[in-house]
Amino acid sequence: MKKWTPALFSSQLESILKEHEIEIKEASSKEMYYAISSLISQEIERNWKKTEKRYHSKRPKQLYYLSMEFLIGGLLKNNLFHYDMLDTCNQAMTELGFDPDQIYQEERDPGLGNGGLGRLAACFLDSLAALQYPGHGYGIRYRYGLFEQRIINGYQTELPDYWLDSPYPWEIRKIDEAVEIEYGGSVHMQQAEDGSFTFSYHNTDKVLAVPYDVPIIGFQNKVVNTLRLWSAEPADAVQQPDETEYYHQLEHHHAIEQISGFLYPDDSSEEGKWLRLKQQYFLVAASLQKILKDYQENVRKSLSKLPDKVVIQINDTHPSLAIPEMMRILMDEESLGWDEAWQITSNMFAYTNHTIMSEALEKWPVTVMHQLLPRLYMIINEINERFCRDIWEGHTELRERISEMAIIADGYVHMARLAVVGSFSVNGVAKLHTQILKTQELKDFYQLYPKRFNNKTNGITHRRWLLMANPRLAEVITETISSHWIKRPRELTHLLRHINDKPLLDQLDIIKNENKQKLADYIQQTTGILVDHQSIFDVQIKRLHEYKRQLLNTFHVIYLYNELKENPLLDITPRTFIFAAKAAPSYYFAKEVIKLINTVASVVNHDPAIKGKLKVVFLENYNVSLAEKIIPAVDLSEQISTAGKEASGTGNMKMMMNGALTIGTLDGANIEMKQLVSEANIFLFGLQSDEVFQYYQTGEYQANELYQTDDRLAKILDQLRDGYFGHEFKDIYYQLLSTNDPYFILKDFDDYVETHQHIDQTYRNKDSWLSKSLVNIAHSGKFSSDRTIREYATSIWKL
Ligand code: DL6
Repeated sequence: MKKWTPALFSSQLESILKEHEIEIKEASSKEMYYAISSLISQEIERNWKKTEKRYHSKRPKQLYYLSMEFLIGGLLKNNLFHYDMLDTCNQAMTELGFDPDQIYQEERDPGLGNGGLGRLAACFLDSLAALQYPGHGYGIRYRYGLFEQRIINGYQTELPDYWLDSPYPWEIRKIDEAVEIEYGGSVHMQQAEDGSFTFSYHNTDKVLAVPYDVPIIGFQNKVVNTLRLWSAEPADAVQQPDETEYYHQLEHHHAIEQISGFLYPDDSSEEGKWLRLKQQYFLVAASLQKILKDYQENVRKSLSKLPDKVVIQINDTHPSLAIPEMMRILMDEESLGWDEAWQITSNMFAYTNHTIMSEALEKWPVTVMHQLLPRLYMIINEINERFCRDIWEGHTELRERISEMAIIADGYVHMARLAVVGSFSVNGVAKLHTQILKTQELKDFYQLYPKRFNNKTNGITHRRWLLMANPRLAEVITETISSHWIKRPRELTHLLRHINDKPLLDQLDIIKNENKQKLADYIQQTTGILVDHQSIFDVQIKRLHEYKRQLLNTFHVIYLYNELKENPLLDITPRTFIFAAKAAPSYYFAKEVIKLINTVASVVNHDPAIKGKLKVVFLENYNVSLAEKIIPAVDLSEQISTAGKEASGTGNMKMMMNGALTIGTLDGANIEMKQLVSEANIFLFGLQSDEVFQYYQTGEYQANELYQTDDRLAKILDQLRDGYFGHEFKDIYYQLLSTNDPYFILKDFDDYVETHQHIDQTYRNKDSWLSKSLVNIAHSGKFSSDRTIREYATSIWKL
């Protein structure tokens, strides 16, 4: 690799810009963004080809990660960093009179995901490349990503996220690798002389899947893996027989392009939309064609050896049509019999479950599946029949459970059941979550296939979330324990030797303050709200969902406000509550909570009686790049879901890694965080998952009683009912009480408030807080996605 100096960097940029007749000194930051991207793309291209060649000649087993979402975030800074060119670039830019950050901000986040599951997929790709595993992502190139959120008059407003409005410099369109996908039509079955059946399809609707490849660069190791995103295009050009026919065809083409038109903006609810099913099949069918083509061209062995060379991880149930699609290809195109095809298929797929929220368990009406994918439906039917027969004959203890386990039941195809039956591995994403899958959600399946179930606790890439997002902290860590932790993040535990190292703690304090000041500036620029960077930055950033309980956090804010109104001299440590969250556009309650947070913010921030002791900020349009700004500045990380509901969480890990302390319930990965740092270094409160479960079972919890007996709660709820913050919040009051508070907000309130009082006191002892912060950083290496990927690679993928 070239030795880059700022002078060489600038001169190369100069020649790139010259080709476009732009003088370097006069370039706009957008032009500079494109020029730098083009410069590193040359570097990338060389390594990409080499990586592909190596995979081609060595023929290692390949992992394909199929996901409807990849929230990859900005790539310019990431790619520079991975090529060890970031400092050189920054220096070159500064010398030329540019602000490097302004250039990086020219890049739009590709909004190709909703939340946790999509971001996890991106962290995994980063770790796969860093660890030199042959692992690639397959997804959809949605033209419109998740909506852009604007807060107007306190309400969430959704604007289209047309992230491709200007060219995306990292993608390469590969039209020569486009493949055809077929929908609908009819299936004809013919019996050959030997008694076997062949299937042919007629009058299908054909769509072209055109790949756009995005390079995934390994950290300082020259590996370049691929994220392939499929785009839907018409398979044939518009003819012009007559005018009516012409418009009819145009309409048809438009409908085809809609397949990769937009991402469904829902993070956890099963929608049952026809177009969504089309999208899922589109991803699966296009990806499998490519995977099999590569196998046949590179490995050139019998198909029976496929599972030795290919493993496919399906990210939640969304791509689980890959299972019947693989069966279809093996039987109808490759002429294998059912048993052999099933043997191959069921040894190739592994399924990750990301949620136990029942509304997220996908199911498709049989009628829809049958009409859109008639052959696949036949195959699913057959899988189902064989599965049910197996239970009936071989597992008499489960006979009574067959109707709850059948893949096709009550007029629906149940995708999680299909995924479990057709995969050799089923994993949850944190210990508690996997336990819940085994004992509740997928209990019967666990009884049937105990060996299939395993846990892989999530992780995050420490390269993006610590080294890049918080370079000063990373530097100080390296000065203290040397740089080995960068390749082996578990070595962050060496920091534990320094928990009483006063000069180090002081440095941590300085860095956190700088990060907070930077965020405070951003808050002022974007919202006009002035926040005190010395106050506690108390942060909850994630999708808005009742189970994540942003409402509990808001109740705490209102409670503190009420207390200060009654007693303006109350001694509390000043706090800034920071929220960022998108609500699904159709999720009325979640949108009400956003409006409430913004209304409370406006009341609290403008009340002179509060004297700046409390500030509330809602930052709009939460996405990866906003997260990168907020996370290094967090003091207190809010991870307060109803116990048993959050599968893992990954924001909790990012904030921990940046030195935040957590206030949390014993839910998801919080439990594993607690096991590492010990109870002294995390603030836990609230019901535990078995208590929650127990209450659901017995129905013993009475939210109304708490409303009657707890004055603080009564006051808050009455304020909502009586219009203290405006008249639109009555619904929150009525819904909470009429549904008996299904997420236990009222139940956990008292403990939550008390825990916050404890936090207030703890924060006053700066050194003690800082040393707790250091303990959290020290243990966060466990949550690097490098660890997670190694676990997948060794125990599931066998790479
Ligand atoms: O596994 C990644 C992430 C978990 O950390 C979160 O706890 C979980 O809520 C999230 N799930 C989703 C949407 N789920 N579906 N389907 O993003 O996955």
